[in-house]
Amino acid sequence: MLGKFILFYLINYIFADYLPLDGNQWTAINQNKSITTKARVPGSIYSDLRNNGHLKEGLLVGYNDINYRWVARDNWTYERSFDVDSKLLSKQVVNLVAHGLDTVSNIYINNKKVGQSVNQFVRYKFDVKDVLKVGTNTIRVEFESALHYSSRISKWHFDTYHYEIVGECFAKEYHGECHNHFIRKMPSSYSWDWGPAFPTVGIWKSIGIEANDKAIIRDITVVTTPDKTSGTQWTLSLKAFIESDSRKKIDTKISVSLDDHLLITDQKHSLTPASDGTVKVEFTIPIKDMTIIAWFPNGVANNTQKLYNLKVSLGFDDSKEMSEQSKRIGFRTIEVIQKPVKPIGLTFYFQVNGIPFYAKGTNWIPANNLQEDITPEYLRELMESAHKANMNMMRVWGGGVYESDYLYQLADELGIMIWQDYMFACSLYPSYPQFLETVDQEVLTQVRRLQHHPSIAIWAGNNENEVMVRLGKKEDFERHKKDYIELNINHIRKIILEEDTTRTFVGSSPSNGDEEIKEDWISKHSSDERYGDTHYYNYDRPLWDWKIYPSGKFASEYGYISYSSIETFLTVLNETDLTFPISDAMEHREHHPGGTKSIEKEIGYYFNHPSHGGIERFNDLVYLSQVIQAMAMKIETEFYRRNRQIDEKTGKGNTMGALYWQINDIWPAPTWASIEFGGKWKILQSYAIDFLKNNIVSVYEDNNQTLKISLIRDDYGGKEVFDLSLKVYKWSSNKPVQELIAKCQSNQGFSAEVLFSHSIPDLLTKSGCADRSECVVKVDIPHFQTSSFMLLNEPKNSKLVKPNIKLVSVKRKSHLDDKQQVFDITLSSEAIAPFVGLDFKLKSGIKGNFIENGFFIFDGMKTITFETKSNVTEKQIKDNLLFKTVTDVL
Ligand code: BMA
Repeated sequence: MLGKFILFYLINYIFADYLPLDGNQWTAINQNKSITTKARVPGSIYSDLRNNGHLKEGLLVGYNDINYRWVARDNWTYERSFDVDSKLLSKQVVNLVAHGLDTVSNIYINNKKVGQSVNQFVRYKFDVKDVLKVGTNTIRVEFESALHYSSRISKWHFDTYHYEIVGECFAKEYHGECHNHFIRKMPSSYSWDWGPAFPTVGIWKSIGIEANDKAIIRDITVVTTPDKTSGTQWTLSLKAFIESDSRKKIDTKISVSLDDHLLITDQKHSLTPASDGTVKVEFTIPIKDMTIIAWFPNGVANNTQKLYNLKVSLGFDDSKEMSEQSKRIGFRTIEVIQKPVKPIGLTFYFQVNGIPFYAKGTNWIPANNLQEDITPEYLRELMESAHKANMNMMRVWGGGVYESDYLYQLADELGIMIWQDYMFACSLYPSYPQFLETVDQEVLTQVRRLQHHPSIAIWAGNNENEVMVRLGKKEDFERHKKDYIELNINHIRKIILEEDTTRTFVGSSPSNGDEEIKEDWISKHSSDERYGDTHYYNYDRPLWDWKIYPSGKFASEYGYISYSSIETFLTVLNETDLTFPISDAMEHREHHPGGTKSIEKEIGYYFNHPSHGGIERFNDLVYLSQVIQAMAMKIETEFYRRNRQIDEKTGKGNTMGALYWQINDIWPAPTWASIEFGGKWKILQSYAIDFLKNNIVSVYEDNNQTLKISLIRDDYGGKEVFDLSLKVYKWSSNKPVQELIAKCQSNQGFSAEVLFSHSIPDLLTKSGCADRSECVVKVDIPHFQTSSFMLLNEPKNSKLVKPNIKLVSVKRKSHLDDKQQVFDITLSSEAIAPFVGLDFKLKSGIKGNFIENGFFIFDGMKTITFETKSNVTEKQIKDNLLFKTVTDVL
């Protein structure tokens, strides 16, 4: 296990001398010394107490988020001893470097204070040359409870400045903690509307002693520029940030290579570090003798995610010392195009290598409250699920953490562009000098760490804070505005734009993009449909009606809540907690105020509620809630994808991005996620594979009872001629009662156009359907391998017939490789079976993904794909498969 963590956090440096202090030789002790536990670095106190038996139950079980809150109210000291040899100590510079301290601490070596930390997101470096000795040394990191600190600072701020900062406490339903905006720590560690409070403390990233006589390379940032004429020739501009804490002039020789090609060999640079010991060296290198393959997002243009290994080596004429940094980089340009539209507004779309693309994807929250509990395998699984769902963009939301290097590496590899928020969310923040100073260090640390990733598409200052400026007391508006602009614009924005010339920065998400500059950064309406990005949620109205959704330029957040499967809930709750109506234990996990009622209301629009009962009835509720969510996201996303036209009257429309909220979960709970905590897909995740495909057909009802069929093409091809089939079925039968075949033509790719319109009443009459309750519509365009369906009535008001679904066969399709097996599962039905949900019996032990789930069986037979990493047989699948349709809900 430990090896995994070391690998995960492995940092790509070769130092002149490096003594890692990671590992499990640490001890953690609470304030009154009543608890002493073994401890691990990287890690934190909650996991140390759990792993060593001080917390008896799983942290996420039952009410343990509250029961174990005492951990976060105590102060904890981490300590260990370590040996230092004379060689290390003989170096000119000897620093303690901590890549992540969470959060407020004093650090001592051999009982002498060497530094302090106040920011989880800053890399700290302390000079320890004079306090270390040859032989055994001790290090002690004394953490103050984050909760104590933030409430202390909140009080101090009010006493000093006499006004309140919006966002002190969240809704009581979060069962969380107040004042997260007064500490630079993962905001959602104080709880969120999808997550519990575990405001842990600890050394959450690598820590060690670095020693050198000369200098080291700390970071590399890159700019890749294509030659305008050739298209395949690129220039690589790079900055190497060198730290030379002896602060003397140094004569260096620097080499740069790309894969096996040496681009620069031992080039001499005489460097004079600034007073803080840093010095930057810049190179502009036209790449010759190498054909560069450009990097593209998943599914865009030629769909290549080619990465190159960039290595920068620093040597010295008068010393054998060396320092080296390697990064995987990609060659690409990225722009956000904001051009005026008529009569008013600005476009907002992404263009990579000069090619505009439709951003399709989701939002990411921290995969665990305790970063040390996230394995590389789990991260890969989540990111591969995003890739599988045809996503090309994911927003790393601003209330979590700047993610691990590995997440961005996976994004580079899989072609998932990252909309990167800075970690400030859903509140205002102070702007007193020490706060701004630590934020400056944070932004510099993070922008230099992340800048080289080809996947990063845009920077945003925060999540939804601009909106907050207008909340709160009227008389405080000017002060709030001043704080907001000082922090987000004069500090965060300024540093990012100095460090990275290649990407757009928006003040907040959502924002009005370039327009917000005219609005002095605080717009009247930051989800304005004429500019920038929008966030949209609705918990009241029927969500399968596309007309309620905003016609903005870029939908960066929209979503709806559903329950996780009973399998996932049983990892943290008892069977007796899984009931309908829902239990107190479940309600404890519903942090969204009014969430339970909203889910019931939404179900009630479309389905009959399950009858009251235990786990089986709760299971029905899970199923219906997941169908509601999946359909809502399908309908909303298809609308955003169809909505390419600008409305000539209002300037609204031309939506060019759809990132639903949210892909992952932080614990088992009713939330917006499409993947449950632990990795099990909800129905929505399987739906996303289909509604995010490059080319899809979308069928919907427009005004005056008109059925419309649109084709959305995200390919870049030309004219295509093809057949479109529209079938009308009676719910009671397997055979269509009507089939229309239309010869269609689509003139160009990267478009959305209406192919077909027809009056619904006329279609019903022609098909012999008595009314909307009797029939359902299916549409296919085989040429683009896409099909869809449209309900003419709510399922509860339709004449559904029990379809008598049967499992026909399970066939192993292939052994893709040792790790993954693919099975075809075939089901039969005697009538139209809507929203067929698949799952396995509890305790079957079979884990894997149904590529389609919540599907319709139209023609009596349906084969779907199941992918698994489990070593299962056809028979095991047969024996354990469960299926359910709407008429099975009791
Ligand atoms: C948005 C997000 C999150 C939140 C989500 C669901 O506002 O930015 O803060 O979790 O909605 O309410």
